[in-house]
Amino acid sequence: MELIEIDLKWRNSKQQQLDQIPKAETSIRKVSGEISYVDFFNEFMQPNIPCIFKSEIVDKWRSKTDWVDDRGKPNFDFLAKTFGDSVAPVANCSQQYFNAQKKDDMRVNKFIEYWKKYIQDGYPTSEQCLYLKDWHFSRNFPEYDAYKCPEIFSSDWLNEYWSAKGGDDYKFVYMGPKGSWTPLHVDVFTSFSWSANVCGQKRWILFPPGTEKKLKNKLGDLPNQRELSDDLLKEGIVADQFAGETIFVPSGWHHQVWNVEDTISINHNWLNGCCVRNSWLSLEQGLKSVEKELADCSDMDAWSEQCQLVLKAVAGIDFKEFLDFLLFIARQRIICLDGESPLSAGNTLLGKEHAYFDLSKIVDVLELFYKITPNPDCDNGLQLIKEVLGKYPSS
Ligand SMILES: O=C(O)CCC(=O)C(=O)O
Repeated sequence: MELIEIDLKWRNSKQQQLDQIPKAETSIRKVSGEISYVDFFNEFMQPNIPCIFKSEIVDKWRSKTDWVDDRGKPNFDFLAKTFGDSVAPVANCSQQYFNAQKKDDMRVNKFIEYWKKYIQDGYPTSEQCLYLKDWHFSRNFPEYDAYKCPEIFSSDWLNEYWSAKGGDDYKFVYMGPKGSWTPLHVDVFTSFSWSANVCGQKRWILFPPGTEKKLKNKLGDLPNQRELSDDLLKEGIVADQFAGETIFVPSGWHHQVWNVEDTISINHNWLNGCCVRNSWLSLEQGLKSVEKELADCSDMDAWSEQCQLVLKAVAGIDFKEFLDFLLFIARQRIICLDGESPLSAGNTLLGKEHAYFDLSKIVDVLELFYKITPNPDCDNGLQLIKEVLGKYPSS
């Protein structure tokens, strides 16, 4: 396994926060050829800037060989034969459900049948357009080695924590006909995402943090329609992503996505020291919104606990679990810094400077956490991490 290290630039770099609008980017940067972990870290991940990697990361993947035919189209026979019995979530792009699309479970072979017919019929706009999405492929087919998470995305606290806990993962396959689309949203936990086109083409519109205020209506809802008005479009960056290309979607950037061709993509949501502060600030904001909604019954018993329950239902995590998550990630870094073992991250190992960086970002967030929720676990964690960091001032 390769050992990856970051350089010391991060110690002086200014981090983009959700509460600061980044300097205007007018078009997405496209990166040709290989990019090192350090360059990706310094140029994109830490400053929270989107980009598309043109290098053929996907070319070596088994999914590319097996799932795509000689014409670059989805290999329906293979997909149906190999994964047909599995059940996946399928969205109806023509049917709104709150601020998303109506989703139902469907057998993969049924979806493939639908897709073939939809193509034969010439992609009729009068018919419902279905989109198989958020399919936990790796969890369903652990033995089938469909892809390798690119090294540049390997510092992934989300999947590190949940795979150790034996719970969910944030690794998905998307498959949809030309015309299918995903409405405007920001990613779960204000995480990063990467998405690679195994075949097909997507058009993305990405809105820098802060601009979403201009996108929402008076009720605070985001638009939920396929076409966005010119006024909205001019606030964002439009990016075309072709077959084999991989997009990096930064934290807190709202985005809408259209499949311009029949497309299969693989994506992960992930977060790490570069965006964990954003995740915390959003969760804190989420709690404030819940408290506002439940303000009428604030004199009931255990009101705070009720608010945390609702927060968990809306945001996918509550404060207690978020603290557990941070302390778990911190423990792994402390073990690394104490020299017992390098930090294992997917197919790679992360070096000590990385562990130091991670811990210092966890300290920042724990301090914010402690200010609004003082508790002994948080305090003990903070003291321990500070002690460890004190031992390695310039490792
Ligand atoms: O590909 C899509 O339709 C949506 C993917 C997405 O929103 C993401 O990767 O963050």
